[in-house]
Amino acid sequence: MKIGIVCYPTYGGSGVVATEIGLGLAKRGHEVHFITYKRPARLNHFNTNVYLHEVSSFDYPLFEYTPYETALASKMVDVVKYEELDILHVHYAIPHAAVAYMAKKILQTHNIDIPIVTTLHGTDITLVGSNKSFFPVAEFSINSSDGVTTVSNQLKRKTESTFNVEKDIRVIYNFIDFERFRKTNKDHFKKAIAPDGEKIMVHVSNFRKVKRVDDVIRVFQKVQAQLPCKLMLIGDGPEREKMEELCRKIGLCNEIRFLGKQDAVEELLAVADIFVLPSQNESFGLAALEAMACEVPVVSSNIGGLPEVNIDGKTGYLCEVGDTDTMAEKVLSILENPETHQRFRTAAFEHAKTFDIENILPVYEDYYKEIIKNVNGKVLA
Ligand code: GMT
Repeated sequence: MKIGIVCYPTYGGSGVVATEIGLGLAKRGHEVHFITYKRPARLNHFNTNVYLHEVSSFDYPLFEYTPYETALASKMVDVVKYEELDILHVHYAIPHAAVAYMAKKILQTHNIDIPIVTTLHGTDITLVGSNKSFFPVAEFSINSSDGVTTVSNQLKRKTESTFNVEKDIRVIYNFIDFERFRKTNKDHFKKAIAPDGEKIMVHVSNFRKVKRVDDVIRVFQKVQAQLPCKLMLIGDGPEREKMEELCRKIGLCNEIRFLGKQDAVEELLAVADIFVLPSQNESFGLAALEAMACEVPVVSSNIGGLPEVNIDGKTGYLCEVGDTDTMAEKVLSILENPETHQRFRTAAFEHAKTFDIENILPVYEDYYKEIIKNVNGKVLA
């Protein structure tokens, strides 16, 4: 199959999922064309089946805002037409699904009917799509896609209750590439972070408000008052400065390490003892799943799709949003007893294995074939 993938090239979330789907499908022999405004972070090796088409920006004195959507639509038209793509898979509804609709309409004037699959990731529905400024376009573009998937059952329900959805939404979970997430033992990292054998708490996110990183720090403050512990904060974003200030205010700068954006997050997760994800909203929680794949139990909020990933009392614990007392209690209950810790570690890993990319990619392949057949009658082997 010749597949076009449109995504945000940024760290975390939808961009990572989109890149890994593309790379996985390329490994399985498909020709994959990424269309983005920058090289996606995880597209860092040459691969014979992978092509990258960057959307060029064009400055003109008249533009206060560069019309990126127009440039993206033109690029989609070009790539579909000249690379003879079978399908376009767009990640994140705003603006990708809307732009795909425009590209599809233009391509129809060239007698090409390109099937469009849209994957909804979470904030494109909960924060952005449901906002008044985007609502009508989000609803229209979901309904105009030929196929729509969500990354959890909860996000499917949320989409259906937010919009007037005329499509049958398919749930296809996010996944783990175990080739990458094979547990690596980086003892020198452990020594650098926790020189006296302290426990290591970790959090990975894009430091947006929705992630409640301040709650991570509050949980850590309570835990480290009882147990020698260090905190690794991985990622970067709008809340980072405020978080640094908070660490200074509570006098824990020496115990908390801000590591910024990291490519090989699995090497850091491998030395961690517990992952904390207290988000206000989380349609899936890929960061939690990645931790679990490294045998790290998760204490998270009980919001959105998190209960589909983190099994309460087994792979970690689910707590009410903002309840940092209970989160700290749960962290301590896991870390204070080595046998309990090992039981949670094993269960986290076992549950993560049910999200193996090797099981998910064939689901996408079958879904693409179904949508292609519905749209233009082509039957692909
Ligand atoms: O919030 C983020 O981390 C980024 C965001 C995105 O779309 O890039 O993540 C969403 O998609 C991820 C991949 O499907 C999910 O694992 C996250 O749960 C989801 N974030 C939210 O719903 C807040």
